[in-house]
Amino acid sequence: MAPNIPAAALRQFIAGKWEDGDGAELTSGNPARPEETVAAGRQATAEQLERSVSAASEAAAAWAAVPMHERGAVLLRAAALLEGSAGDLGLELAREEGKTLAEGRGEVARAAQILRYYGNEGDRSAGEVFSSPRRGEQILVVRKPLGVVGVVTPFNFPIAIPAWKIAPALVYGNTVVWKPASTVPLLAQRLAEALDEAGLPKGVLNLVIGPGALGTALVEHPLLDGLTFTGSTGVGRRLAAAGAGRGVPVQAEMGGKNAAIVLAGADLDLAAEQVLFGAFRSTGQKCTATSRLILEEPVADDFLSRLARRLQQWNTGDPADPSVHMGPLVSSAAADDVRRGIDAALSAGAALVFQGELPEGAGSAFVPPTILELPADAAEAEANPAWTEEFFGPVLAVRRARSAAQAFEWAGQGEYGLSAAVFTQDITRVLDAVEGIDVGILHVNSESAGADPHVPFGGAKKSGYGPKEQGQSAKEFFTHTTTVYLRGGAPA
Ligand code: UN1
Repeated sequence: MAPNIPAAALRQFIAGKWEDGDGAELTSGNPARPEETVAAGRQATAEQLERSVSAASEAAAAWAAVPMHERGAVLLRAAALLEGSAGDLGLELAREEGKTLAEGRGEVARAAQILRYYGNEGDRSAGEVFSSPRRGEQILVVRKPLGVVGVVTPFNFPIAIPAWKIAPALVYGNTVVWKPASTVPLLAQRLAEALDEAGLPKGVLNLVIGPGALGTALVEHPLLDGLTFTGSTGVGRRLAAAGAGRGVPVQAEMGGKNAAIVLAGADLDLAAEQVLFGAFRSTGQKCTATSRLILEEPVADDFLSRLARRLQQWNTGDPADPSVHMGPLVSSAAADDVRRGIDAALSAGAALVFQGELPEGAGSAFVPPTILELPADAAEAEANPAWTEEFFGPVLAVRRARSAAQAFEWAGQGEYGLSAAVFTQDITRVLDAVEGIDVGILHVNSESAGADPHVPFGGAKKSGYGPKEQGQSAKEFFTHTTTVYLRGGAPA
């Protein structure tokens, strides 16, 4: 167990200077140890946001003129800094957010990996060349930054998600005003510190930690040229609407209600391991988490008993303890919401199939891993909140399907379409899943969560709005194109 550590000082980063917030008091706690303050300071005010946007706007033209290789070099230096302190930062992340130490350290390493991927962007293709229907001409498509980009990020990946938005924003030549989730602000500060130390010019990145109203003020700011958001569906849609009203492009990554489908003939041990990871790692607080489990009838009982056996070995507790597999929710309020969701699902006819144990003295931010089986009646099952609502916690809702086709149809129910996982050894069913399940990310024989920096990430249907994130897709949002009709002078 980690000893009590003094609270870190929270600061804002505006126009290249670290300063205190001028707003209300801001503290972040440790959800596993309610008496412990992880970081403390003051919130940013509207005036500090205003100065941040002005600084980003003033820095924009000069930053856009820096060669991409030089912009990338700053990201590569920041990646090395994060890698050098991944142990300490991972512990801070676990203490502040509640995910396990291994996941916290893994997330910091992932942020570094993302910075590296975009740090090398200068070595990749920067545009396209088309042939022209006219003699003596070529047509080039070159890319340019949007300008000042607002970045609004959630609590659940407090360094990886910011890295995968900020790294492409910067390498493609934008300047940034970043408002992270104020519940988990310390890792935001750590990423900004690494980028500052790596040599970002003043005003290119500005960090304002404060209330949600700052996000709204950002999207409504006349100097803002784009906004990228990850978080709840409600907030994402409000920001997208505000952006549309002003003609400002918005990229929003929102909710998911992701299914794992286990078909007859699947490797059930592999499936049980992966479903457990998908549903319960990070305490289920991922937009890609598995929250629906659809079992083909012949393997349903066998699979559920294997999953329950694994869960009996799955320890819930203080995430700073290396033997713990699952920590608390981010806060008691978040845990209350999940408990209310479980109660509502039970009142609507769900049956409790499995509920893990909590350690003695576990505080109110803890909810044990919970598996609910939904009623056999389709209409009842499909009206159950555990089937329709994103609880954002360690809760899995199970249904039994007559066939693979029925399982795929159920997986697609509702407005979300972020990810799905299919467990089968039958190539024909795999191809049916690729064609038939409308999601942004499909896993075959692996858990529904996870993302690699070099490939597109994001949802189908109402899970995502605007271009996909990561890989080369990121440039679809962070740049616009200029089509250049290129002809020489008079022939010699
Ligand atoms: C992952 O599955 O590892 O907010 C990343 C989220 C997603 C990120 C998921 N945007 O949970």
